Amino acid sequence: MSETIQTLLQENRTFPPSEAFKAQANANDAKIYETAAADPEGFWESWARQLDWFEPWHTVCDFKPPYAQWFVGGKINAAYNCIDRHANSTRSDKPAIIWEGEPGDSRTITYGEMLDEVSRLANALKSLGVGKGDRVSIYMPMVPELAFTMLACARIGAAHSVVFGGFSAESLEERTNDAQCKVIVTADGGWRRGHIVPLKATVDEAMDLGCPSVTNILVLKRSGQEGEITNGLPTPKYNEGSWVEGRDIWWHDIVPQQSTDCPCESMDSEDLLFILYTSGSTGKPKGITHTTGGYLTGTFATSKLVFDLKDNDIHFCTADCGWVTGHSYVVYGPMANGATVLMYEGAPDAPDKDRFWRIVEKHKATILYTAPTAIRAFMKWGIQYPDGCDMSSLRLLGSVGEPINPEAWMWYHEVIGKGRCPVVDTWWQTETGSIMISALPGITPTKPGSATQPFPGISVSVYSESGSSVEVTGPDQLHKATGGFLVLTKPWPSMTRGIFNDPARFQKTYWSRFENAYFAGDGVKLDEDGYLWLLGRVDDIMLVAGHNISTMEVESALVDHPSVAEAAVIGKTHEVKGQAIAAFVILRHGHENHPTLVDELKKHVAHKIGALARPDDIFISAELPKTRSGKIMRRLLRDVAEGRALGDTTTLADPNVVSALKDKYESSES
Ligand code: 6R9
Repeated sequence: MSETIQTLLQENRTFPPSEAFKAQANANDAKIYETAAADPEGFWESWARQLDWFEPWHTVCDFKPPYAQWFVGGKINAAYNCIDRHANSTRSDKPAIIWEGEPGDSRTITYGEMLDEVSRLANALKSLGVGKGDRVSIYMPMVPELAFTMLACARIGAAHSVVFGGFSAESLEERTNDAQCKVIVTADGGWRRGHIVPLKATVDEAMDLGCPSVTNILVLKRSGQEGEITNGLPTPKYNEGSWVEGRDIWWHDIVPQQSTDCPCESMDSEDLLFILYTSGSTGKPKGITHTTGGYLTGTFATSKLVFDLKDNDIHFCTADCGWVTGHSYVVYGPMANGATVLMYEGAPDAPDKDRFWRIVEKHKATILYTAPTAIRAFMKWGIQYPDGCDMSSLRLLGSVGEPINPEAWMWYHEVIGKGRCPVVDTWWQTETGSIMISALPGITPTKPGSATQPFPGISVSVYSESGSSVEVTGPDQLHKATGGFLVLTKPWPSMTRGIFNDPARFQKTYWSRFENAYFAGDGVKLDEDGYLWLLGRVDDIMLVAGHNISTMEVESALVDHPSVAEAAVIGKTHEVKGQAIAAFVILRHGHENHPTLVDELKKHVAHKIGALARPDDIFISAELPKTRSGKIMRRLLRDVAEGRALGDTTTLADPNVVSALKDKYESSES
């Protein structure tokens, strides 16, 4: 990757923090980087000390690659830190969760109320035989009870495995069996785009496929029966599933009558807090494990510094708790800080494309954390939607999940943030547990499209093919622009403790490419200011006539054109060049395809990057194949462009998108 074209990403706009933001920021002194780099363990220890521990640790970090232990010997409970310590002090009446259902129903739950709810639920789980060391599958819509269930598990020392409610019965079955879960907590259904997602019926299907470890299914009534009026709306037709007496239990039959007294289990810092399965593009999902003390320390610290989280903030993270972002920045990080989180059940375009902005306006959200895929959809829909809402409450914007193209960043900054709000582009993974690379909004001047700097205490290096490295430890260093593999060279508290029951795969996937370093699988470029530019998964990087070109850079050049909302770029086999560039492009609202557009776009890319990056083919499309968490699946686009049968499509949000795309692509070629 050393040959990555040097002209790419010549982004020279910079946005320093405003004086006003800086003055009030939780972190506004750049010395934090030096202090943390000089003594990372001491830095992390200072954060761990801000949590409530039942017993102190004797060793801060014990690292034997690929495994690290943090705060060894310490005893702690995550639910205690996310609820009790706030409920038992001045935050008892402070809203912990402000929730909005898709049909428009809304609830506010204070920390005091949450303590009771979670304690009752924890006692109910105990009555079903769940205890310390057990595992529980959670398959629920984004309702407050989803957060309660995660925290109730944590309270009694059972690990949760949240399975996103859009996953199939097979996915739920596979994950439930791998983790050997005792109980599945679900709901009758959840709302998505005006329809009911039949969760309980899918659990029934998973049970029919065979989940022998499961003894009970606890079912929250969310959607109601067909025709029944809930949330002021009659429930539409959906598959309710069937009821198995003895196995299936309604939440309302056993939870409300439980005692609110349920002491928190004293957990070892290194006890399992949760497993979260990541599908990746191939192979069986990996059960990524996280333990208690380190994970909580990482999410606590990053929430406070990256989001500049304050007591009066309303933190709106739009991720579902089925993804790590929902774990770390809806539940554990903000709640360990005693913050108020805003939680939304449904789709951003239900009932209309201004739903997020209406929610921001209504609940006066101050922080918005969302994904580039959503931002590009908003760009495509047009500014009339956000412009119709008062979003003056917002003071900080965050992005996560994919590289954010500079133009999408600018759109977010200008249209949503009105130029007032710092934008933090945060790079991290399920495996890293918490944010690894991001600006600190009161310190770091941002550049559109760059995730900027490693978080204090995190050691990032850019390795070449051979493993020689460029160290990135602070904002003041000058570096030669270079591209390579993103690796993390020192342990950090929230790092995964491995793949559940598969140590060999853990070693091979992350720790075999380079010695004693964690290889994240992403390509990255370092500019002369020491800023990091994420290039996407290394598997996606193209080799065109002997030059490595990142799909992300060509995509960004396309999105830079006024008519383009979103682009996905792939390398297609080419006799002469090795690979030729093919692009799939979605147009912005109000822009039509016309006979010269494709040529114009090709020229635009050649002009922005260089003739070498000029796409051979550009295909205008209405949609792109994406995973359920919104990441573009370029592997399938390669299949389309090369006329192959489509590979595994099970992780797609909507498999019809790619088959329709394939048909259109093939008919356009003939
Ligand atoms: C948090 C999350 C991890 C992969 C990661 C990378 C991509 C996430 C990014 C980003 C560029 C960012 N990714 N954030 N790429 N810039 N700010 O998304 O976890 O679902 O495990 O995905 O997502 O490729 O390796 P996860």
